[in-house]
Amino acid sequence: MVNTGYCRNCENRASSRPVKHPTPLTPAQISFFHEEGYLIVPDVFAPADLEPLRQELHQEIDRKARQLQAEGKLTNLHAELDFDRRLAAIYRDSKENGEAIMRHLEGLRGGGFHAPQMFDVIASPKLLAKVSALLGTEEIVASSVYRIRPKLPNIGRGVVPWHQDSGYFSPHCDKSLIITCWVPLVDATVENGCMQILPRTHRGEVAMHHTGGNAGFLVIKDENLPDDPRKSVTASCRAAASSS
Ligand SMILES: O=C(O)CCC(=O)C(=O)O
Repeated sequence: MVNTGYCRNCENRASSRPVKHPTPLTPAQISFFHEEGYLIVPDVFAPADLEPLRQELHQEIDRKARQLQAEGKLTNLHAELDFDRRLAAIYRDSKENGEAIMRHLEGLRGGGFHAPQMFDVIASPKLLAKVSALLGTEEIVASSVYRIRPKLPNIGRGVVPWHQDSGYFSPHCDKSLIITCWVPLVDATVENGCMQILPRTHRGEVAMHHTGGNAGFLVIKDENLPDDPRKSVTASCRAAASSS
């Protein structure tokens, strides 16, 4: 999963470059985004575009699994399985090993896995062209921040509580249009953990966020949610789609 942000005043901006590869969204998609606060775009990437990143992540899973095996903690590498299934199978055998691999990929603050293949997805002209269409400008300030969110059943970090990304940003960013992109590397379904979105909540103030969410996440308490969570949209999407 990949985040790219736009914030005129953000301290951690990494690069600014004109996007000269427009694959515009339709006017209907652009107005949907501004009205609803999100947009699911099914055709941002071709499957082949994401394959290098999937393969590199798979190799990292393999490296960590072999290390655990050498330490005598893991017996079955499940090397016959592909990227979509391998981590889940290792986790099914042993929660500890699954968590160890997940923590290895995520790193302490989300930057555990870093590879050129990740940068290629974050900085993909196809993705940036869509973001550019939403921002209405060809000049994008792109943050280097990304998060990998493997979803394993009943594992703390896989369940991200209600939050707005702005809850993590400095207040001086609140009035800037900041776009986060969520890119599924496998089909994301209700069963395996897709996003839930509360539409139109971008129109109000940033909600009160508290520390103490599971796995160290910030959380909006039920009483501070800007709308009834039963109105949330379940954003299941195929691999290679992107929701912003
Ligand atoms: O993938 C998820 O569960 C949540 C992603 C997200 O909202 C985030 O990383 O800020």
